[in-house]
Amino acid sequence: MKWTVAEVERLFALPFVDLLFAAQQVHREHHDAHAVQLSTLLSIKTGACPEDCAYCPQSIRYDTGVEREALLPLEEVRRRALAARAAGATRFCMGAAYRSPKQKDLEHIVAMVREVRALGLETCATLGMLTPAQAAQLKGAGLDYYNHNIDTSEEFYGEIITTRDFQDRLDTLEAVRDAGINVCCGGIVGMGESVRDRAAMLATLANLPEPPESVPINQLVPVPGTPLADTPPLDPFDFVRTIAVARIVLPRATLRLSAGREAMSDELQALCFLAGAGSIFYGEKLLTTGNPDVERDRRLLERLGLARAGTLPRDAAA
Ligand code: SAM
Ligand code: DTB
Ligand code: SF4
Repeated sequence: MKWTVAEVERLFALPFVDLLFAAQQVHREHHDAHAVQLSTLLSIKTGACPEDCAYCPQSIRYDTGVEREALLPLEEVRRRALAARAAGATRFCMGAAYRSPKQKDLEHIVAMVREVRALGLETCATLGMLTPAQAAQLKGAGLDYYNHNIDTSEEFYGEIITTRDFQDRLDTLEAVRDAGINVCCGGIVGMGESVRDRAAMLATLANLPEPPESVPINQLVPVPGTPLADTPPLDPFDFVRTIAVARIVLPRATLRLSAGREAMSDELQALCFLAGAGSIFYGEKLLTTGNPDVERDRRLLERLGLARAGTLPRDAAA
């Protein structure tokens, strides 16, 4: 169904317990409420990004102390993917600080996708804007998911990023969809946006011709040196509400508790699982910032009686 922004805002306004109850019901209708999927991130090309995303430590415009690194060698990517697999991840997400990939670099990345896939892991990449031909090339290598976030509402977008516009994001999402790659698309909360912006972002995702299969919900990690470094922290319950509303308007998508988890208590994360989160980034680093260590996450899942979702989709012994 199509959602209006006003309808989505009304969900945000529900009493907390009613919203969580409704979200948990939708979650159980479409998902295994006892399973959490684990994705591990690797920054395959770090820093010196020409874009000006106000939250991002990798933009060349902000002095954040992130060291610029060239595209990683294939062998290093393979080593990291093997380690992620051994730790229990089922998906390996390769992120690059590009506005869009250069053709020469894409050839290397295509080889990485093949290599990681051959290890029996699901593959995901996030490389910025893609042309339809580039999306088709990644599909040819067997890429399972492409991550490309709309990040916020169309109205608030211009406050956060000026070097591309909202429509550019939608165009890449269309290219990814048309290539037959699963779409991973979400956003960030806690950047100073209004509830209406959060509602509009989720309505945009829900109203895409085909909603994303995977929706990462990031909480801003305020990085010193970025324009958003001093943004006041979000009320934790508003983060949970965002997950719950996403659950209701995107009933089939897997919702990923993404950036910002290191700053969250175990109790807050438990509420997020209750609200419908079914996936996390797993491993001690996101792209450049920290994430809970593997031991803490294993213990958390165990304490909550949550299992690691999914067996590896392809033969892990390959
Ligand atoms: N350069 C590519 C792009 O922008 O699409 C891919 C990598 S980019 C780092 C991927 C996503 O990470 C962004 O869209 C944003 O949602 C998230 N992100 C980056 N910095 C963040 C931060 N400080 N806090 C929360 N999320 C962040
Ligand atoms: C997403 O939505 N969040 C991930 C992933 N997709 C690529 C990235 C989070 C990055 C947080 C800041 C950093 O570590 O640099
Ligand atoms: Fe570059 Fe992506 Fe960071 Fe924006 S979010 S500055 S495009 S790496």
